[in-house]
Amino acid sequence: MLVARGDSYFPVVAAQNRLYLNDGRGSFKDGTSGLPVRLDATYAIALADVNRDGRVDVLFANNGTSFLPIGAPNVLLINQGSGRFADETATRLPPANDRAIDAAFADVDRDGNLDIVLVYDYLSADVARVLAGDAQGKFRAASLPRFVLDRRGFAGGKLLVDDIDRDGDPDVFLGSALFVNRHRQHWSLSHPRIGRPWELAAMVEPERGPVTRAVLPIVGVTELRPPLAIVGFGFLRVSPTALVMLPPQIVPTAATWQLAIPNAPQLVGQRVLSQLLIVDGPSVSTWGLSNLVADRVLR
Ligand SMILES: [Ca+2]
Ligand SMILES: [Ca+2]
Ligand SMILES: [Ca+2]
Repeated sequence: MLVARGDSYFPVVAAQNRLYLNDGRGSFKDGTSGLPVRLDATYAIALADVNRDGRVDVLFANNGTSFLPIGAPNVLLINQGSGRFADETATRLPPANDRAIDAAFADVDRDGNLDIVLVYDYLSADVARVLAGDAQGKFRAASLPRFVLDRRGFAGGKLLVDDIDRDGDPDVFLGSALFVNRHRQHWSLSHPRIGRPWELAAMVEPERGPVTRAVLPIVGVTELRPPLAIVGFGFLRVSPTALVMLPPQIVPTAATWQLAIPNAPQLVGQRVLSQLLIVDGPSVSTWGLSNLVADRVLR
């Protein structure tokens, strides 16, 4: 059991985080001597085996103290076994003074390596940031994948990383704001209107190395509730009855295309749905179904 002791109230102070080791009978003994001696204003702790040696490693998401208003480095501790941890921040994390308030490990760009999602306080320029991990468990500042705010809300507070729109990539839920991961994403650029083209878009980033990618748009009018789980592909959410497959779109990274909406007044108010089958290279293992785009036809 790890206890972060950074105080979140003014004045924020740094302290030695504590480690308690379970003796297997439900009692804990103080194992803090297994941690590096350091004073941190740690707001959150994230756990993952970043160097893949079978032992859980530790990230301290640190904020500045009242005496260090510029922030402080986050800390990555590698588990040496027997309750001992080595501070490998200098070789594994990019140098930064952060004002982190929460952190999570997730493979946000789906390259098979764990990444770090950091969330910052209101004094920071960024709401959240991603550090991309490599196979050795070293992390670099990354602009990819692109997270976009899907709807307005208070961004801040507790972090939840999960595939909320069910397109196979982890999204970030922060306070009451949802940031969708555009690693694989489908969205619309306009509302559907009778007699006009409906502009649709996709972004697909390479899963494992550069390959030719295509998306096959699936358009329909009836949503499958609950969605149909297709093993290895995700969730089909457009009903196969009255389903239209459009020609594939080649997606270097992002693509836009148009769907003609007939000039038929009886379509006004009709719900239209679009989903994509993402064909990411020759291996079926990296194919998948996108999130759902749903809207109602306007005049
Ligand atoms: Ca480890
Ligand atoms: Ca990754
Ligand atoms: Ca997602």
